[in-house]
Amino acid sequence: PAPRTVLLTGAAGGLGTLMRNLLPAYGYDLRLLDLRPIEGEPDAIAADLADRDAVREAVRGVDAIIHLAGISLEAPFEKILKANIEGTYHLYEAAREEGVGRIVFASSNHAVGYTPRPRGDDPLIPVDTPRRPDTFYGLSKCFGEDLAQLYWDRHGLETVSVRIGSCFPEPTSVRMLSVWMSPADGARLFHAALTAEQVGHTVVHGSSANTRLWWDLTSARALGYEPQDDSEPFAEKLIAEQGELQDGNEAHAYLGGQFVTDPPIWPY
Ligand code: NAI
Ligand code: 15L
Repeated sequence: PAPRTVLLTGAAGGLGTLMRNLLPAYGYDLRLLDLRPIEGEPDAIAADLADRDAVREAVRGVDAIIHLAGISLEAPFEKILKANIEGTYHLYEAAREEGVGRIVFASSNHAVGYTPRPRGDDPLIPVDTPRRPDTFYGLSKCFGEDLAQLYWDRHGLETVSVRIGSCFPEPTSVRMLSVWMSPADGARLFHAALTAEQVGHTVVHGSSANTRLWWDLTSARALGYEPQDDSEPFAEKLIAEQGELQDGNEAHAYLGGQFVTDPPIWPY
């Protein structure tokens, strides 16, 4: 049966806020968790992924989990280790112990961020492109994907790892025109990931059907995902403001964009 009760971790964050507004329309009953309290959501669970008892209690009785909680940009290794690596391990252990059948894991393009961006007639980046994390942050997403594979092979716990491009209300850079996932398409993709049958551990690219797409959406579409949006209407304005991507610019050379620069250039 399709999952109904879904734990959304990281529910106070940018993507969590978008998804907790969009996913109930698909019929989900969301249980929210974050480190931070969420305004207007008195039932949200305020817990740190470091707190194993709290995490176990939070997953008890849910049909599936959408795991967004963690550090979402580059940070010192020790912080990434605690929140993204140990935190994700605690969540998987809790899910295994409580018999939760499926997790949708927010992986990232930065797991493969050092992949050169396609130019000209280059093929789209395939979903089985070699791992090339661009940061400790990206490395933690590689860990999460491998953890998901282990828990599928060893424990039969299913995961869809979504290598999200950039999910924001609008694309804000020329690079994002290629990797943007509209919030509405994000909800479509998470819904497909929750309801597709027999996913085992599946890795998919998470973006809209952008005209300037850099990566292949085949495995995402195989889940039943049908993207409806395209960043192209934003292109003219962004290119007028920022110029086209330049050949000699390191921050324009790779899928991961500015994450490859040291230190990363914020904002992107
Ligand atoms: P965000 O930084 O806005 O939200 C992350 C949330 O996780 C925050 O509300 C934070 O309080 C919570 N959190 C952090 N550490 C925690 C812990 N130890 N225990 C409990 N909660 C904790 O990030 P955003 O943009 O909403 O991203 C959500 C997820 O999606 C992250 O895992 C991120 O890596 C991933 N992602 C997001 C992309 C995007 O375009 N927004 C692109 C690729 C991946
Ligand atoms: C990510 O993984 C980050 O969490 C998000 O904030 C954006 O930076 C996104 O990637 C991106 O590559 O644009």
